[in-house]
Amino acid sequence: MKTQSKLSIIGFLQDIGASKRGVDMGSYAIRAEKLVEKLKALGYQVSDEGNVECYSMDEGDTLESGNPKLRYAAAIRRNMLELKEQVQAIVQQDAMPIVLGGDHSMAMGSLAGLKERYQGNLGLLWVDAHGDFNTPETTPSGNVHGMPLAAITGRGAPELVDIGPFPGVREENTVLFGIRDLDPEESMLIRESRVTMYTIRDIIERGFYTCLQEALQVVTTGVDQFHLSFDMDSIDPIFAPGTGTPVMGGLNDREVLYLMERVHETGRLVSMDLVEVNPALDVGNKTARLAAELILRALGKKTL
Ligand code: 5AB
Ligand code: MN
Ligand code: MN
Ligand code: MN
Repeated sequence: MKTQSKLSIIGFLQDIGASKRGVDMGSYAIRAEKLVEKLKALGYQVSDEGNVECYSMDEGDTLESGNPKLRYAAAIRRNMLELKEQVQAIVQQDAMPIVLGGDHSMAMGSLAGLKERYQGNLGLLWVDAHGDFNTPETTPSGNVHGMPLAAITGRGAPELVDIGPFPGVREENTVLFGIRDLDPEESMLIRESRVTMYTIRDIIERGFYTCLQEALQVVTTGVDQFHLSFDMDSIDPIFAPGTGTPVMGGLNDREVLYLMERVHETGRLVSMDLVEVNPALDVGNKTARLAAELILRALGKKTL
């Protein structure tokens, strides 16, 4: 399947998965970099679908789930079902959804929305400093943005797993890339799974290029297309300071820009989340500017 000619942008204004204000404004900051105009200039038919209004931290403690190991669960679930419906409608029209976050729990809504269209035939590339593979049993924070990949692969809280059914994303075709901050039991869960993980340590020892080559192989072998879930905290805080859970020692700007160019060159990208841009923590609009450029590269922007 070739990269679609129609793109649909959605803003997802959710912060409750991170329990931290500001990330709900991420989509505004990315749009402010003229994303839509620049995507049109690449030749795409672009429709900005506006924002999915979300239950957010504005509503205060009333949304708390009462379970400190699964904060805001019911409200997050409702937000996800909204997103799922929107994504479903977009892919039914053969357009590519580009969802701007928003905290990373939104990947559950995105992937749930891809189910009917890509059932059982979808790879997943998850670029992140974190594994996002916690369950209520393993989480140190109770924050759901640390749990979406576990839920998508069928692990953890039924309230989250039920947001699916997820599109039969096979663990054999799922990659974690850029990882450098795992909780101890989360690390065990990942290693017991069939998800392929490239940590920063692997990238140093085996080389960025080799790891990326392999990662793209894994997400495209035996499936026709893949979804990209890109967390801005995969990038070193020097280049992407505007994010809520920064971790030192990350990927640099050149590496992620190149990664996105290679994602485009596969011709198999059908859907994307760009998450965890927090303008309240940003320096100028540096992180949002890089986020917009990453999206453009993933959609084929050429610089040479
Ligand atoms: B992000 C942590 N593992 O579960 C947890 O930004 C951090 O979507 C999760 O990758 C970070 O709270 C979630 C400590
Ligand atoms: Mn994440
Ligand atoms: Mn992260
Ligand atoms: Mn984060």
